[in-house]
Amino acid sequence: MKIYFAGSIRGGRDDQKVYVEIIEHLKNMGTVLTEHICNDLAEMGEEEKTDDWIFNRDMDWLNVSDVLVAEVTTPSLGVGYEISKAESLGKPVICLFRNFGTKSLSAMIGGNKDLNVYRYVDIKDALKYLDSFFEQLMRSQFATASKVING
Ligand code: 6K6
Repeated sequence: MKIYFAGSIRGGRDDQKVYVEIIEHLKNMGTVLTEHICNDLAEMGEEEKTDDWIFNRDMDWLNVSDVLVAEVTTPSLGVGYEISKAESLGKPVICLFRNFGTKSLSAMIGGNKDLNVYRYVDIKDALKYLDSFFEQLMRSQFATASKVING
């Protein structure tokens, strides 16, 4: 399972610690292609890369990923773009929004029934939601694969 995790970078880094928890959890379920999002990007040399290079690398990863998991509490143009792109590529999308009262989720995300939007207060609930979503996803991938093999 190749997982594309999306989280705000230039939109603001307030939720970096939450990204760490989600990514650590996702690593039990597959390969997180964008693990660097929870790290200090300056330390990883990400800031020296050109926007062109970053865009092309991230779009290549999105193309090969099986699922997009986005943490959408901190609004980010890049994350919004990635959600829309994943949706048009037919990838399953999960959007996690931390409901703590001061921020409200864009209607373009919250109002889209094709995105699996989960509002949480406690991060543990978000991780449990991911567990059940991935279990279902793997079951349906297994069913599709056996249909192809067995006809
Ligand atoms: C470091 C500091 C400033 O810029 C950087 C390097 N930039 C990026 N590195 C890796 N992925 C990026 C970068 N900028 C955007 N992305 C992608 O868009 C990631 O996959 C994120 O999910 C999303 C964040 O978009 P913004 O608009 O919040 O930056």
